[in-house]
Amino acid sequence: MNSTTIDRPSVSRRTFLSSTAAVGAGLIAANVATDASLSAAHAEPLTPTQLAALPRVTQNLVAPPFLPEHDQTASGGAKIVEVRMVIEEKKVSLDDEGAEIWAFTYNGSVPGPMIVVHQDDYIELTLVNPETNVLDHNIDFHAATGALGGAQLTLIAPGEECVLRFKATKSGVFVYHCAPGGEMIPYHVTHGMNGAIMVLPRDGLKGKNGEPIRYDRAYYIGEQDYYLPKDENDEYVIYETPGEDFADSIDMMKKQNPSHIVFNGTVGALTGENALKANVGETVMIIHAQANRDTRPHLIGGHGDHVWSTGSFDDAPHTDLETWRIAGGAAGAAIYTFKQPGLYAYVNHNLIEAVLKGAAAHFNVEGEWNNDLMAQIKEPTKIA
Ligand SMILES: [Cu+2]
Repeated sequence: MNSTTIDRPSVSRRTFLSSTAAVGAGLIAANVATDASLSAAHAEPLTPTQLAALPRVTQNLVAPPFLPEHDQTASGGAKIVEVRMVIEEKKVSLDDEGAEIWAFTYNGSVPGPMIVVHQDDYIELTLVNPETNVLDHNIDFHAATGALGGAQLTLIAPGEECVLRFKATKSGVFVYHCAPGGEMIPYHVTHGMNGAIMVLPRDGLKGKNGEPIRYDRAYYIGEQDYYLPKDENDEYVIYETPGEDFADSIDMMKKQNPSHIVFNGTVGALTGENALKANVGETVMIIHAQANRDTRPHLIGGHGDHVWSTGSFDDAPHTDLETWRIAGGAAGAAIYTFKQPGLYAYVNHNLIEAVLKGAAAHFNVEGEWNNDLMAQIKEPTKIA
């Protein structure tokens, strides 16, 4: 490994916790009034008795790029969907050039696991911060209403757990992320602590003319920007414990120049051997989340047949796109039916970010070549 360890002033856990609590409380106080004033606009809430009578299901979360088992259309009425996330602070190697980070993760992956429900379902999350962790964490669901997306009600120290229930009132794909207050917010988000939830319309996805859309496969890509400090020899600094890079990372983040922009946690997580798979004729949904920074997905050699670029399934999808935009702090979804076999690169089409910083995935597609769509009329040969 070509990296070095250098001495850094350590930031004690006590400093972390006290700054977090103070800034978090300030943020929260400013927002409570706004949330309360909006609540009257919503539909009649269920009574505690009605809520207690709702059917409960447990959703077993899986690591990206996969989605948990789910139905594309809802059967029956609203449910309470129970999910569990254990926060794991873990060292992750980002590339083969010695870059590593103490990542903050939900269930051990960057991005955190995808949750899938239907509109009007309730998500009941048990969030666990094991004693072995160093930092306080919480969760802000962009799909939720009130209390800073739940962040206000879920801030837990190592050794604590909590349970949050929220109603999925809006259909679409949405980011969730850790938001423990102040500088801790971008620090945790840029250390991998973000993920996405998909809230499907109860009667399933629809095209711009109202036609039903179904997918044969779905993949979930979380784009992650990292800001790794380097030492005076231009080598990545190695830290011994989670949180030790706090001050250096804040300095790096202020420069707005990510050291890495990757899909699913590390350079190469979805390329080569790890390529995503599909067959010709299959309709594939690609969900793309970016909790911090604008991005612009593009499928090289394919298209976005239907694209919910803003993430809202309430809006009709755009059709037949080459490249689409996903705002930082949002997720988007695209549907494509593969028509040719072979290798496709799915990239952030700022190609500097794709090629030099890591924001690229591969699809390996099997099936019959369609000569009508494309043919090589003459192989590369010397000019006659
Ligand atoms: Cu966190």
